[in-house]
Amino acid sequence: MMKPVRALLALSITAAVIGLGGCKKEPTPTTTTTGGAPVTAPAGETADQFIARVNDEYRKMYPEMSAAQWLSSTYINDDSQLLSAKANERYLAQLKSWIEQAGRFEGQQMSPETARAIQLLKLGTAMPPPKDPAKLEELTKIASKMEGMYGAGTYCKGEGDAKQCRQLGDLEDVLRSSRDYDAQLDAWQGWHTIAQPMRKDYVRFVELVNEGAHDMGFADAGEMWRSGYDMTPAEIAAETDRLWGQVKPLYEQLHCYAGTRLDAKYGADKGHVTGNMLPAHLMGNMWQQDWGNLWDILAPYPNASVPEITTALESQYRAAFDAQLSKNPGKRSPDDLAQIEQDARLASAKLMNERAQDFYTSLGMPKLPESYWSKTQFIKPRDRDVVCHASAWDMNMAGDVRIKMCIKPNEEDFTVIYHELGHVYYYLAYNKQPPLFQQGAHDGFHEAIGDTIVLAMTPKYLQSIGLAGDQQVSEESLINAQMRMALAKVSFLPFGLMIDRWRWGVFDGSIKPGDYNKAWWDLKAKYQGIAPVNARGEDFFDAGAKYHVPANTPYTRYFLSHVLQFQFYKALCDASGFKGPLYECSFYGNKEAGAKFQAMLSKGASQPWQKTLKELTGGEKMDASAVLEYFDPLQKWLKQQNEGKTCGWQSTTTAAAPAKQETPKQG
Ligand code: X8Z
Ligand code: ZN
Repeated sequence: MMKPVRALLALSITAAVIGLGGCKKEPTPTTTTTGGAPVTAPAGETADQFIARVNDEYRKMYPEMSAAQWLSSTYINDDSQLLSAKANERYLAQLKSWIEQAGRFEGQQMSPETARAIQLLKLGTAMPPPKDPAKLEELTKIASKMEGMYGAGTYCKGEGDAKQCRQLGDLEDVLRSSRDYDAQLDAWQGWHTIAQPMRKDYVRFVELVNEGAHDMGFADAGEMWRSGYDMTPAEIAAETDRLWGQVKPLYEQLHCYAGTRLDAKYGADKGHVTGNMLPAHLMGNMWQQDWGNLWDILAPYPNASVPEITTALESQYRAAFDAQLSKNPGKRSPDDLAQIEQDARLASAKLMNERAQDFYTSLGMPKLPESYWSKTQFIKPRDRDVVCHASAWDMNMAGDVRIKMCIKPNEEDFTVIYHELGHVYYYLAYNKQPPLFQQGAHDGFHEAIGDTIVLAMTPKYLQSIGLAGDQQVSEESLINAQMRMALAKVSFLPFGLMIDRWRWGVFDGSIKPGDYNKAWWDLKAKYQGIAPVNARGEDFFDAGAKYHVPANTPYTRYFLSHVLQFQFYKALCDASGFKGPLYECSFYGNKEAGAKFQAMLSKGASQPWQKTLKELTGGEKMDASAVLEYFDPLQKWLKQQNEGKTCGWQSTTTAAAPAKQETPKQG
């Protein structure tokens, strides 16, 4: 995820200082008390001097914050949670003090850089701290607790010797691989039980961050989140609607096709839920945000070639396992075997990482530092709970970069590594900027870097690195390749939008605590056309079963990223001199494309994102036409497949952003 202001905050920790824009501030004293430590602004300090001092103080306090966060994410227990909550509290108190001090300069002349830095500082956190120190302490405790509950979440069933306990990774395996209707339902429902106890905490959390946002001059925390885009909160909300309008017809075609195949697999009574919606537990993914695991059901042409790499990754893992076994011959206890398996997992995860690094270095970017390899958490440890949700960390703004994952040898995790390295290369590139500019141009940029590389992982590229077999050149194999990409990228789009539609409503009060779950499923229905097969009343807190809700990571960034990454990809293809249909382009090994990418990364948040986008793509608006250009062959094919079918779905929405009732229509 992100950086100082980000890494800790946005990422796992939750309090990220994201650069947002334009907020009102009350006049404030120049001396305040932060967590017991008085902080005094020197008399006569200019705005430029103030920002230089903040950057300096920030750089100094940052490593301790990230260390506390790292520990609590990679070793979940009460002690690490206490330390991370305290560190976060100190940071937020300091941030509050800086923002108060910045009030002195309102209306004064200052350099554009300093004005921008103050703006970024003021809008910096995803978890705005209330002024009252007792409430701040309460807030950071709840935040650490909720993230810990998510990370340690375990679903148990059965009694005595028959008791079986599973965590998220095991339950995801069921959705990925089992096609047993009831086993999938059990895994899906089981995971959602872990969020039920979070509900009360989340209600309080919302009250506290809203109070903090209010203290900072915002109507609520959602408005603060929407203020980070160098445009007004209303404008960015309207932008997301506009972009969704561009891609919605493509999603509807994919939805319709998937429904037909699910009916064929499970029977018409089970392949759909009332209103022509798709059943939440059958989409191969806990949150239905990526349908790539349903390849066995959705493959357009099972007999044509496909850029499928899980098989190769699994055999790489088995080879690593055999190698470890032969290193440890003789009699082995179950514990020895478990350790051998663990060593093999680690070896294969590192190989996957090396492969990802190779793409970046082929563009002229540096090799990852030695400490990356020794300090990264590649796989799930055997002896403790950790937050498995993947993240990328800049520990000190000076080269100690890491990722934290629980890598398995499959395609999904392989692409997540490329995603995380996008964050890491962004960190390394903008480390030369002052700390307040060490952020993405906006948060969607940060999320789009690695995914841009994933788009360049064409069937030919995968074949060239030995992860995919021979790729035919045929209409069938093109549609197969497009479908694989669409199942990851197109299915994500409405999900990327609905999470913050829910949170914006929760923060602005239009979704009341008594309607949390209803509003969640109303929005899932409206945007994704997905529904649960059994009633999900207010005993549940299904939003809490998605990492970014308990971790308080804003989510609009991922929606924007799924549009921007196609714009970046097209621009880098152009820079590499590629001529031909967009979907065939890979800029692997192309130094011109690499230099252009690197130039953008090194700018960080030092200028409005529109300028940064223009330098890379020539345009200064986010625009989904590159998504549509990329998927043009698939969209045509889907329309043919759906001809005569009843497409679309019916959802009646009573949530924050009311939808027009949609009626089924012909595809
Ligand atoms: O959270 C992530 C990354 C870390 S920034 C693994 N993603 C979103 C998610 O998993 O929900 C990447 C795509 C969407
Ligand atoms: Zn990310």
